[in-house]
Amino acid sequence: MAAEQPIPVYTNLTDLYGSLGTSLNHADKWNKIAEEFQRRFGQKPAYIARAPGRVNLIGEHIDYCLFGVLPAAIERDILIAIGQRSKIRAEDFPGGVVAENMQTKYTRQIFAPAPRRRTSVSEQEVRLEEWDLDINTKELRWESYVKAGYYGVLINYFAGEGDPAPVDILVTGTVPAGSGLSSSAAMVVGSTLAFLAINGKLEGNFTGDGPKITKGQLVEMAVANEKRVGVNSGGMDQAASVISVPSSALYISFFPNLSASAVPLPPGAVFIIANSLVVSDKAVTAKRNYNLRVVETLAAARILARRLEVRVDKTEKVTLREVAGRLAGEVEEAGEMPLEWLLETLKRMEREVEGLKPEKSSEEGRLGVTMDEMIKMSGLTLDEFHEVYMSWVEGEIFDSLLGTLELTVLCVKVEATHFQLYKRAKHVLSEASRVLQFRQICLAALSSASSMDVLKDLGQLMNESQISCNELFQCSCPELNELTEIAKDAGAFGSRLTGAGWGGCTVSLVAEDNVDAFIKSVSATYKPYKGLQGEALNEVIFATRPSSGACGEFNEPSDAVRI
Ligand code: NG1
Repeated sequence: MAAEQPIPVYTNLTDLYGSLGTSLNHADKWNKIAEEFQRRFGQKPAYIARAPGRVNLIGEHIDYCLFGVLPAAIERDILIAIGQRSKIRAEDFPGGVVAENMQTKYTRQIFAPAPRRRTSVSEQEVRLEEWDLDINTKELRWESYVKAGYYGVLINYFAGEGDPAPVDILVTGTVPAGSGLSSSAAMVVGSTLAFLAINGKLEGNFTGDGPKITKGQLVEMAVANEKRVGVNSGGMDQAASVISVPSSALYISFFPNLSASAVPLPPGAVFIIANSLVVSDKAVTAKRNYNLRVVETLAAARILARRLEVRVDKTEKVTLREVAGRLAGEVEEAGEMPLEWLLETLKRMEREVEGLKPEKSSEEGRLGVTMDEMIKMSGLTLDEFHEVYMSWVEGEIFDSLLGTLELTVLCVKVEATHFQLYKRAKHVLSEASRVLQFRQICLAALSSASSMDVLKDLGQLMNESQISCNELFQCSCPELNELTEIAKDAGAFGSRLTGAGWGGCTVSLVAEDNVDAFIKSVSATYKPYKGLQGEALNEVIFATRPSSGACGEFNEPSDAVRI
């Protein structure tokens, strides 16, 4: 199974990027980072970690509900070169980091982890429980993603034994930030991998002779690490960045376990990414957007379960996928239930979402329910609801001026007057079945001659997804709507936002022989692209070929970098 394989050591760029032509475009970047590292830090990097961004072909905002999604890694990636600091002894700067970025707007950062709390287990044994890396979740800072990756390595591998190596780091990347292509996940995956490698932990245990860390383990660490930057994300991006294979999309399911399988794309299908140039800062808008959606889908799951008479413990934060499993009598040990069965269960749940509408819909709430209504519908008492959904809450502030409820969820906040349970659940359930249909069409196309009909069917599902994201999940924006319309007018079979939305990129399905004409037409019509040419245009609209997932290159034997 893909998730059980070890992290590949990169041997040649052609295997990595899927074709010789594509790899030539990237060779320069690999050479430059090594040369620049040597120039800045006086030695070659010991390891270069590579983690790609991803485009989500279909399946938006359903990963944290534990439904399967269909992303693909893109060629654009983050490289992190790392080496032990040459002129300093580990004991003088334990675990200290000098981090630089080849993009000049990101300035040099120096930081060192400090043990936060020591718990005396006995007189002789002192156990280190946590590390303090001072991750700033209030504003977007590039080094937060480096720290987040590092933090996971510290708590997993340095809880009491040894000190991490002091290191120099140099980062470069071609994944545009805040554009729905998962630059953040690529940064966190790359950073986690770089710190594992430099500390000799890719082999699995402290002495370095244990089983190798698997792709699945790296995904789990990266998901936990990214939460430390303040976003309560699902696992799609990290899984796509780590597990992808060239020329295929990846069907990733999260329930009963994380599993991933390659879905070869039909020949002749090209996916084109176009950046709306609206930057969406997910961390900054989280309390009204991303994190609020997570809370709404969780509350909707409990209420739907109650209506469908599915058993949910009072203390459980059940997801919509888990409700589907219980409704269908799925046996978790047997893996994901068969496709037809899951599709049927989704339909059954979709019929029940009507019950998530308020008894009386107010103009202001537009089908949303108030906090009091939501608690009543959940069947829990106020205390029980607080216990389950706010046990991750540190404080609660009712802002009477704005009339909004603000819940501080760990370092994550949500803010709303009305909770849109009906719309969110309707989107999630229909999107989950669109993913399954999309995958089926691709797999069926393998055994039949590819035809325009296949592309039309896939495009249709993408268009339905865009409508649902816009109207029900409300994660689109005027520019994304405009860009998807322009794409369809330019001949795309389907076009939709990709990633979290509220800005960022669209992905359009275009026939191979129409790629140039398509790009020309979109760039002439979408106003923010006016005047862009050559490399500048290629930065904002480009065809993508699915690449392979995260890997690394050792410049010296790994023993040399162990401390
Ligand atoms: P991006 O586009 O990277 O912000 C986010 C989440 C995904 C998924 C999508 C919506 C993170 C790191 N990623 O993606 O897990 O929920 O939104 O489908 O938060």
